[in-house]
Amino acid sequence: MTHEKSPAVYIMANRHRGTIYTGVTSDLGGRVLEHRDGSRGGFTAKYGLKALVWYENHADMASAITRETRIKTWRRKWKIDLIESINRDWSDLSDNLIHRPFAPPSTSRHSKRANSEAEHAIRNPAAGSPSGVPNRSLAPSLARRPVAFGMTDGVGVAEGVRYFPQYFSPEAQQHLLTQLRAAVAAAPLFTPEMPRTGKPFSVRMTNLGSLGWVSDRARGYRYQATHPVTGKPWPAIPEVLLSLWQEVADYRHSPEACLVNFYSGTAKMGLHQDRDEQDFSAPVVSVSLGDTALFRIGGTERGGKTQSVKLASGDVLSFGGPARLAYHGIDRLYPGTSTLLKDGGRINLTLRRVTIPSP
Ligand code: MD3
Ligand code: FE
Repeated sequence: MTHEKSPAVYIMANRHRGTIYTGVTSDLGGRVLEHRDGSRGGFTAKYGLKALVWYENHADMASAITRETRIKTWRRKWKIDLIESINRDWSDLSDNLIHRPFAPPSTSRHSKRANSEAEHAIRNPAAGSPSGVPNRSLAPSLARRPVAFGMTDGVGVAEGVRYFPQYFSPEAQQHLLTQLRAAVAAAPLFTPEMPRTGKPFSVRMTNLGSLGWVSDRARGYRYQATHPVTGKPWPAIPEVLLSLWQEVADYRHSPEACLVNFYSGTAKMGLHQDRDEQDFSAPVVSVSLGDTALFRIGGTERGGKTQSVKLASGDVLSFGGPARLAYHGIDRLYPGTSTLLKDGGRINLTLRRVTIPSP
């Protein structure tokens, strides 16, 4: 069992949706072995909780204990949601203790999959072209005309949406993923919580840029310059994403934040507006990677009509003008629709301007 010795919060279980126990340790590998052989005694030995079903590494013991204490106050349903956000079938994660939500660097087996991917693997209905779109580079030109949707007045979906199906080639997606892996190693995924209730999001996330979006029970939604667990500044936004912004955003200042959302097979995001930024005159630019998702967008009022669009790996959308404040969310994933991420799931990136630029 390989792992770094860092403080960790963890959950043990006896079976799928069975009895669970939340604990904290400075040596997860050692601790799990004690639970497995029963030598630690107590609750986990009594009820045979031998499977490590969820864990999270922390920069220091104080933050791990804070997190453990908070999780222990949660109702069981929220804990189940937390576990299933990364481990839908409650498998034992202890043989895989370096927690890599993203695919690891290619082994020969994986690179074989990655190579065949260009031919057939990203099963993207929007891509359409069986021969593949020729010669899309890492910095693709916008020769392809954006396909706008929701422009009809009758549908009542906000104007200002520009859709660029397959903006990123499979090679460019792989390149982006490599950069994201490095960023996530420096700024690990965390689980945001709803303000006031503390209910965990099913999506886990991190950020890139000078500002990152975070949320917890005590302080609610906000942007801040540092990671909530490590306390370090967020990694820089990769060049390829800054170029994307320049090409599609139609806005002369740089983005300040890139939210990185990670969806497991069961994760979703309810309909919401994004209003935590000060500057709504800048668009939000989004990139989808991995499994196809069902995205829903409505108007600027809750309860209005909505329109659904499947977003596949490599798709880009820009939301400006009235669409900037449209309600939107992710209803579901279609597992197995992309081979980009070894264990499936989806990553969504959103580039945003947060503060109002000084002219
Ligand atoms: C329309 N993310 O991070 S991306 C979010 O797929 C978020 O992870 C979804 O909603 C995801 O807040 C949807 C598309 C998107 C993102 C932000 C928007 C559409 C938007 C902001 C305003 C309007
Ligand atoms: Fe959003």
